[in-house]
Amino acid sequence: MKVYSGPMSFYGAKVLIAAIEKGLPIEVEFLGFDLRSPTPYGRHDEVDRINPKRQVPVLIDGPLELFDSTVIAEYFEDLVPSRPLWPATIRDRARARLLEMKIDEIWFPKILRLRDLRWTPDAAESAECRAVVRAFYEGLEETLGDRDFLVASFSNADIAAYLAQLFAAMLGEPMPAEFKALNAWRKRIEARPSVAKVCGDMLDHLAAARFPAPQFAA
Ligand SMILES: N[C@@H](CCC(=O)N[C@@H](CS)C(=O)NCC(=O)O)C(=O)O
Repeated sequence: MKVYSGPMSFYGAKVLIAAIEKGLPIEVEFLGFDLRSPTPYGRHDEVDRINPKRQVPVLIDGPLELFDSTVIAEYFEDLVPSRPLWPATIRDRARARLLEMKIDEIWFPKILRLRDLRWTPDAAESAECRAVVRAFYEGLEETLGDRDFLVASFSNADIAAYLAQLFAAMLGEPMPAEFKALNAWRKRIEARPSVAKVCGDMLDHLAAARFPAPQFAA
């Protein structure tokens, strides 16, 4: 099984963490990536052939070719149901899927926008983005309540949320200390070998590119 990703790809990292959690051996090929470019990803013929959106991650498993992190994660779930990455009950599974979709499609794009706005921190859109990131943290703290994980058991929603907050921290908006339950959750998630490995590799890439690591992950 082969995955095309990027060394700093949020969506690719979701897939790499899920593969390790599932015990699935995968070969990873990273596309060229220039952190300082507004269009950081280099082109790759296989990615462009398989994904009309020309985005990573892309997965090849023999004759099966997939794209989109969530579609790939669902394939992993069917391949290895004995190590579930969705909660047990139908309603909790629906809740976790909705939360993961919200992180992927609503929260993370706003967080990533901070990358483009970092040269204009005083612009109205920068303030709006920072307010959205704060609302993201507040929403997660409320969702978490007094549980160990965002929905019932460790799931793809925790993976997506962990990565989103890591990117927010990298882009200057780390999780505020006042969110006690959420900070404890963050430590719980980053202690998982899958998360430590994939995020450690990302932070190594940042260091090699001489980008400062987020304070809590230094
Ligand atoms: N919904 C897609 C989003 C994929 C995506 O946005 N990938 C980014 C990397 S994190 C990408 O390839 N960007 C390059 C581009 O859009 O040209 C998924 O979940 O896989």
